[in-house]
Amino acid sequence: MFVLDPAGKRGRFLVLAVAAVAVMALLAACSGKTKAQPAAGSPTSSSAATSSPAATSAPASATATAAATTVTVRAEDFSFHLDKTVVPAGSVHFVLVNDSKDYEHELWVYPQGQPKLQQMLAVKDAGKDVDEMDYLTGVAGKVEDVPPGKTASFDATLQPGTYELSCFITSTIGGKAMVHYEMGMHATLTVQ
Ligand SMILES: [Cu+2]
Repeated sequence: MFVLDPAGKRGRFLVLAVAAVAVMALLAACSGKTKAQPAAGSPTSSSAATSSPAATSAPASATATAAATTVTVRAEDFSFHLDKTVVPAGSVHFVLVNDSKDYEHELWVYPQGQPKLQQMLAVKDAGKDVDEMDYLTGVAGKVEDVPPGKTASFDATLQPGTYELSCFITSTIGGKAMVHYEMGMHATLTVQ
């Protein structure tokens, strides 16, 4: 009966030792993660560079460049559906998914409140082709004429403010030239 007690103690010690190793492994994994994470958040790249030694600062900043905000815009006939409507200022990756079976769609991103927008729409309503760049100012990015079922993307650098996302394709519907914008293909994106 005196044999049972030491065996029990040894068993308990083994359990504790295994648990301690597991905790240390967890801590190591966690600290590894927290070191990598500042690289994903855009504004903290300078603090990441100062806290980590010179050898690791190069891959950390490379990760920060790749980790831009992505806004996915699904186009239907005739509306946009955004996966987010508020994003932080900086580099934004726009993905346009054309869910239509019949129509090309496109995506323009520019600051809201364009003085010549209505003028441009009037010219398009008259069935004339225009260069949108002649009417819009501060265009941050665009992808034009994306075929039905296709996906296209571009990167834009956005300052804080309100942006409009628009499709300016003109389709002849019921014998009349219709600009998709006027049928509802525009949305608002807030940049903070
Ligand atoms: Cu469209």
